[in-house]
Amino acid sequence: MNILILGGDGYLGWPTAMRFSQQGHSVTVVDNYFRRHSCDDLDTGMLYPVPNLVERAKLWHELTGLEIKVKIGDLCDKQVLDGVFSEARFSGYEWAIEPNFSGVPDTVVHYAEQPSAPLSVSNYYYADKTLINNLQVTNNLIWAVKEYSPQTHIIKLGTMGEYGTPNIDIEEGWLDVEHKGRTQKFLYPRQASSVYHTTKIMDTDLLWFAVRTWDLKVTDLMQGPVYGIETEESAIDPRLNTLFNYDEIFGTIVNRFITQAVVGYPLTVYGKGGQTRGYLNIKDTLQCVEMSAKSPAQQGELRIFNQIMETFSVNELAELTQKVGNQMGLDVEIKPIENPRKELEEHYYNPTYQGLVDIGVEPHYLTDDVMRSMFEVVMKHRENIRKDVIFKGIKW
Ligand code: USQ
Repeated sequence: MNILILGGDGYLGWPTAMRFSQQGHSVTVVDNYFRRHSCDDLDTGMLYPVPNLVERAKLWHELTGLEIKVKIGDLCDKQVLDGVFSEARFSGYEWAIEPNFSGVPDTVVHYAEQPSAPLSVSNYYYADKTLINNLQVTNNLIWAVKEYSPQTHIIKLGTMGEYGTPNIDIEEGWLDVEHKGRTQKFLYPRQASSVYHTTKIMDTDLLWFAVRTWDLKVTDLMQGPVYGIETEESAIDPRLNTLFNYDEIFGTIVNRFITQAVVGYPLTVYGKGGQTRGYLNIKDTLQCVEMSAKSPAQQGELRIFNQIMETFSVNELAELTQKVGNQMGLDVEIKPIENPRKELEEHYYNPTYQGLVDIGVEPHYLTDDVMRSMFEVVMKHRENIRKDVIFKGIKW
C-alpha cells in the first residue's frame, strides 16, 4: 500500500511510519514540526533529544535499508496536500525534498493536529490556533481526497473525550434513538471538555458530511490517552524512539506519573482522582491503525471504533505507579492537588470497545511488567528530567 501519514513527526506519527515501512509499504510522512516548535516555545522539556524527521528517516534507511519519504510542510496550506496527491512540483517549496513520490495514497493516517487539551484552553491564542489548525487540516484533507483520490481510505484519530463522561453506556460511535415511535441511528451524543476535544467532534462532523455527500471512506479511531515509549521498530536502535513528553501540556498521565516517580515528585492526582478513562499502549495504537488500514471502511461509510484496551481511574493509575516504583527501590508519594480542570471527578463510565478486537487487534495491558519496562527507560534519562515543567497549573 501507499501510506501517507500526516503529522509523521509526532508521538504516534513516527512509530506508525516505521511500522508500515517495516511491513513493506511505501510510506510518506508530512509534518511542520508544530509539536517540536511548541515544546521549544513553551519550554516543556523532553525526556531525551530526538533527531529531526529527515535525520530519523536517514537513520531508518541506514539501519533497515527501507525508505520513509519526508515532506516538511504546513498542512494548513492546501497546496502542500495537493502536491502530495497530484505529484505536482511547486518550485520554491522547500518541503518538496523527495522528488520520487509516486501514486496517490491508498490510506491516509491523519494525526496532524494540536493534541493538547490544556494548551487549547490556556489562552485565546492557543484556543484559536487549535481550532484553525485542526479544522483546516481536516478540511484540506477532505478536499484533497475528494478532488484527487476519492477511493483513498482516511483513518482519522478521534478521541474518547468526544463522548465526555455521560451517565449511560458509551457505544462505538453510533446510537439508535427511538423517538415518538420512530427510530434513527445518529452519531453518539458528544460533549467535550476542552477546545481540543471539541475540534475532534467538529472533525467528525466534517468527515461525516463528506461521507454522506461524496461517498468518502473513513475510519474514525476514538482513542483514549496513550502510554508507552518502545515499539518493535524502536527496539532496533534507541535513536528511533518516539518523542516523550512528561510535562503538563503534552505529557499524558501514565507517562507523567512514571517520570514523576523517578525524580521523587509526588504523583499529581487531580482532585478526587475518580476520573476514569480508557487507556492503551502505544503498541496498540500501531496495531489498531494497521488493522484498520488492512480492513478498510467501505466507500460511503464512516466506521467508528473506540480505541481503548482497558479503563482506569486516576487513583488506580497512581496506586499502580506507586506499587511498581516502590518495588524498584523508589519512594513514591501520591499527593492529590486541586484539580486545574473542569471535569467530573466521580462518574459512571462504561464504554464498549470490541470493534478493533473483532478485526484482529490483540490488546497489550498495563501490567506491572509493562510499567517496569517503562520505568527502566525513564530511569536511564533521569538526569534530563526537569521538575519545574511537571506542573504549572493551566486552569480551565
Ligand atoms: N490527570 C491527573 N493528573 C495529571 C494529568 C492528568 O489527574 O498529572 C487526569 C486528568 O485530569 C484527566 C486524566 O488524568 O482526567 C487524563 O488526562 P491526560 O492528560 O492523560 O489526557 P487528556 O488531557 O484527556 O488528553 C490525552 C491526549 C489527547 C487524547 C486524549 C484521549 O493528550 O490527545 O485525545 O488523551 S481522551 O482523554 O480519552 O480524550
